[in-house]
Amino acid sequence: LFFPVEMAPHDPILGLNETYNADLRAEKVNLGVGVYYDEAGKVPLLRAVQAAEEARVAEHAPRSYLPIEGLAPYDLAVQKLLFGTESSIVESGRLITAQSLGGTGALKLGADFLFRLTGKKLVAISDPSWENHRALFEAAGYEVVTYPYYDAATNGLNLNGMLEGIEALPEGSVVLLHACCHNPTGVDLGLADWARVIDVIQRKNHVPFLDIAYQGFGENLQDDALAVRLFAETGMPFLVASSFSKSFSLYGERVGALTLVTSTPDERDRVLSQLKRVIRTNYSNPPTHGAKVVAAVLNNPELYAMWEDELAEMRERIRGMRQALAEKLKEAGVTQDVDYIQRQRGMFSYSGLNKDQVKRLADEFAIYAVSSGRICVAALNSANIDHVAKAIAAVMKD
Ligand code: PLP
Ligand code: TYF
Repeated sequence: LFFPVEMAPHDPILGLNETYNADLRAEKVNLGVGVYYDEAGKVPLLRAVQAAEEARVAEHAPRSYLPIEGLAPYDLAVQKLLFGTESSIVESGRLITAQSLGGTGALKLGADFLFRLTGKKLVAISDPSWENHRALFEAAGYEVVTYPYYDAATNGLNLNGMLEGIEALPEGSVVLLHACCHNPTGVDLGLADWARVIDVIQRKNHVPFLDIAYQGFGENLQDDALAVRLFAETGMPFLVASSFSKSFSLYGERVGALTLVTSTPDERDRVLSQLKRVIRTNYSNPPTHGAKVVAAVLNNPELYAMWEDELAEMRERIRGMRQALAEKLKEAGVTQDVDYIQRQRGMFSYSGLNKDQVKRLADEFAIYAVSSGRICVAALNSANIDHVAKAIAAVMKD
């Protein structure tokens, strides 16, 4: 039976963890996977999360099944976080939010739903994008194409390329967009850029699918939801995949949500009934713990304020590391422009390092980065940054 099964390739990002773990050098640094580490190099347990967990344990609550679409107070809180507490769309009867197994689970539910129930077969993702986007949509049956996004010459956005690429797609294509803190480039759209992208998408009847995995890591919770709110203003149908893995530092609890914006309450009911079927035939219903904790934080003003402060702390620490890295690279004699490191947003910097340079970082300096040259700035701290800056400078100079 299993004889013909061939070895699958490693995940280009998660596979790095295994190599890193097997490295015995004391100075090793893992800049591969997109995980936020604190100044002590640890994945933090947020104080707001800890408080919510303690209250939950003290309750000794029974553990029945959740509804298929998840915990209602969680789903509603996700909508308020995306669209804003004042938004009329939350009360419109047109929204569906289903708790999902992380952001990945939300993408998969959305992909399956559109494929099975609306006959969508083509999705366009940014060039470059999170590696799992292509893999996930291909596994769901789609043809995956790309639209231009990153401009290597300016380390910025190739807006005209992006607009032309989206324009050239067949009418009614699914267009996957990073709402903020683009993974892997850290390059985001501004208000005027979004307006132009939205205009093309509307004219071409495309289906926007927004991926928001880093809300709060760019500017703040409100500004990072700009794209979601601009799409909401158009009145057009769209989908949003939320992840709280990073913003709550709850990676292993798999907390995410799929939100679908439909056109009418009647349409909403029909769509929800089918979405529930997609969920039921995948995993029946979602797990309790992560959603209970996130809902407790989002729905309690004190815990929410505490969380917002902790999110700001994470964001500011990453900014500090960006500035320090750019400065230390210059000190170490790098003459190329490195100021883009400070312009990029979120956890990553697209460093411009090529495959060979990334390999040298691992071989000679025990520093692990993604072969695309993406480094996770959120893994830098004052204990490892000198080693990292010197090593990057060394491979850049030769
Ligand atoms: N989308 C993007 C752009 C991501 O970087 C990630 C990272 O993990 C995800 C989705 C998936 O999030 P999760 O870990 O919650 O599945
Ligand atoms: O891009 C990253 O590093 C994160 C974590 O298959 C991740 O989004 C990476 C690969 C993967 C799942 C999660």
